[in-house]
Amino acid sequence: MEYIRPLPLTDAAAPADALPLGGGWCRFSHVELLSRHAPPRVVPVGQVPAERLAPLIAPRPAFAGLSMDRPQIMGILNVTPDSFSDGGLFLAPQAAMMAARDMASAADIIDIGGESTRPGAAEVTVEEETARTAPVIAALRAGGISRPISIDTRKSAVAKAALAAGAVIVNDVTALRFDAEMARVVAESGAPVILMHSIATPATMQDDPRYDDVLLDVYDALSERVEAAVAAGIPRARIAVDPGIGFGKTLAHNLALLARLSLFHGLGLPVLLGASRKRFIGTLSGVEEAQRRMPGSLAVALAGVAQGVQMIRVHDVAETRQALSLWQAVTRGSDA
Ligand code: HH2
Repeated sequence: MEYIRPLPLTDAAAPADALPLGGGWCRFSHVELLSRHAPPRVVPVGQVPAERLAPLIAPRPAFAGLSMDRPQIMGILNVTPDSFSDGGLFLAPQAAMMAARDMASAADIIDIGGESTRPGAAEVTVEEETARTAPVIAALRAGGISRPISIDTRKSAVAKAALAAGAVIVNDVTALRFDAEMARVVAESGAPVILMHSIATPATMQDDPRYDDVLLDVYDALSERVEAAVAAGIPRARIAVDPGIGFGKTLAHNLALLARLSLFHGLGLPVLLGASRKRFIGTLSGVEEAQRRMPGSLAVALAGVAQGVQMIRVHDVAETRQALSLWQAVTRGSDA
């Protein structure tokens, strides 16, 4: 089987035969044909059958009411004692409230998590995770914050309580694999879902992860999870995918995925990228402290946007908003 990766163009000008990528801000006039058995080949779009181009071109429907024809920023709010970069900061409801208020002015989505999934993290009980997240979501809603809120959890009971408290998106780093009830809860709730690729559990995921071809393996795994979600009754229009940077991936794996992110548009769904402050940024920049990895995180987020990624999940929301606004203005050549 040949995989088709559009080569995204973001220049103000493009060749006459260039096609829109997912109805968004990138265009493409060439694709890279990838296979497990042959070297990659770049060919013009004219040489690709129309039915294989269709999922790449089709405009994406709005996700949780957010237009997918421009990049959307998801701000991270971890109400945990041990998240790798903001653990302990927002555990008190008052602190979470203040951070969310700040975030709501620049973020398009607020992602709330009550269990760290950093490499080596231990599992939290459903009761504890629910007690950390649902009251904060309810307080944000009561406090007038109307942005879409996503619940970052792999557990159906936590998701259910969060949705009842006012969350509208489920963000599952195991793509509905961890909890057998999760697919049903999401399907019945009508909430959109983010299916992220990961292998094993946070406790063991960095123990020598291996792939035949990381890019194609992650693509196939996500494709399989999308079909499982659809079979469970979740409409395609409510699904987004995420390659899961740092989840069961080495530095080389992360870089192979990031360099060819546009492959994932072939799934015909919005793509989310979460690379903010992750370890590989520290490794490549020589910055040990996660909170000092913002500049590298901005570079990776913008590289994702240049590959047409519709949502970026970040800790430094205001800084990312500024970087994105400037990137958009200078690539368009106008401030419209
Ligand atoms: N990364 C983390 C958690 N949830 N969800 C999606 N969709 N994509 C990601 O890349 C992703 C995610 C890990 O980062 P963080 O929440 O900052 O840390 P921790 O898991 O330690 O709370």
